[in-house]
Amino acid sequence: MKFQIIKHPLKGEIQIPGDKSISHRAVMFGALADGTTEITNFLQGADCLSTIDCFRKMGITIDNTPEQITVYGKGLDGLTAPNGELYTGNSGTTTRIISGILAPQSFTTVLNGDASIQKRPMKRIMDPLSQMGASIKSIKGNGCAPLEITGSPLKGIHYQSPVASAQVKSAILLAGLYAEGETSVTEPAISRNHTELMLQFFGAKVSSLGNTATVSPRPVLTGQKICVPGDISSAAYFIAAGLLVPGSEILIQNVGMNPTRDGIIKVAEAMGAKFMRLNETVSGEPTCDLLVSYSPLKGTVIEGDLIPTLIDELPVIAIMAAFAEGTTIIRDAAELKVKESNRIDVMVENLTAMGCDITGTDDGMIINGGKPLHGAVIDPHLDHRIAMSFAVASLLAEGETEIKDAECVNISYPNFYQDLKSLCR
Ligand code: SPQ
Repeated sequence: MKFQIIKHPLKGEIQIPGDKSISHRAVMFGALADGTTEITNFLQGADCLSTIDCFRKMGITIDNTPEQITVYGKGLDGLTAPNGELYTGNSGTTTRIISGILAPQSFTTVLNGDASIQKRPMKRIMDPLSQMGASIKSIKGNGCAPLEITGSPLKGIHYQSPVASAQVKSAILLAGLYAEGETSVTEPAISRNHTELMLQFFGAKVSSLGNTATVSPRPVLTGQKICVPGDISSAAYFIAAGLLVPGSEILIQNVGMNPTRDGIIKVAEAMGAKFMRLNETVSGEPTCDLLVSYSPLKGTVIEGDLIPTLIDELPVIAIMAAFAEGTTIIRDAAELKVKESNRIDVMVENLTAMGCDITGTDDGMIINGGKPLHGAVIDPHLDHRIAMSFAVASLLAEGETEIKDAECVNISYPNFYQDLKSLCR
């Protein structure tokens, strides 16, 4: 797909798709609940469709219409053995979280995904689940998928996680629903807490104290109505485009503003961004309509506990940094190396191709911003977030930019290019 610099502001309103993390969890928890769960504003991206497919293969009826997803839950013990392997596509969330649900079942499952999934680390869930008594092995012995999980009785543990990861935390907490005794997870910094919030909403006993989340076993989960808020990770591209393209003003409707996810807003404000939050809601998963206006940006330092709250936005934040005056330093973000691609290397490769002064480090990037960038051929390495980040960069780079495999955005935002185009008129 080819992009050209736009010489005029981005203006208008945009409705971003439902949150990916919340959409996955709504299907999973709906399947484990008694009764029907109705989900509106579900993200129809390939990753969430993989989650639906896995639960259908385990005997759960799920209706998918444009208006809503309906999950006919069968309770904690209602899943049945799939006929063949469960295929999780490109979705790390599906692969890791579902492992916690599969570990205590009364059947054996093989879990597999695409080439990217087969390279992503699974030991981080295999270790704690094994400590709980799970029988889970990497079939190739390399700590990655395909995984073979043979259901076993589990015992509750207290796990001190070496990484701040919502997928690790969620896998353990979900296994904890089936374990003997309480299960808790302490993280070095708090990762997104959608699992804790939603499990509680379905009726589980969950508590959070500091960096520790705890679940009690054998709750009765009851089907719920869930309206998924817009995904702040998808809003991020319009936040960046609105801030960077001179004269722009974009109203992004219904953005999820969970404080464990809103790091991009804090960082953008530190860089000089102007936002207005309208129609704020505060209960459960907080939301607002976000008015983004063009703002000259300056460099900043992004590190520490802030990192888990913006981890998926770092590629587009790197684009913001490339056009900001001064130096931006991103550190403590080594997790970027084990996402859909190595997001440090791939950002450095492609921003360098556009003429940016960027250096990759072991746990982040150093970006000397403010120099004009030029169009280039971008290889996102099939990573949806890299492709969308460079679509934003292409609005400001001089000359033509071509993004290879541009359709990889279907993972989390199938209408991304149409939505971007609708603001460029
Ligand atoms: O599902 P996947 O592929 O891991 O998706 C990504 C993304 O960019 O969309 C990461 F590559 O988001 C993760 C996120 O980085 C989604 C997620 C979740 O829903 O629990 C948690 C984060 O990952 P982690 O490893 O920090 O738990």
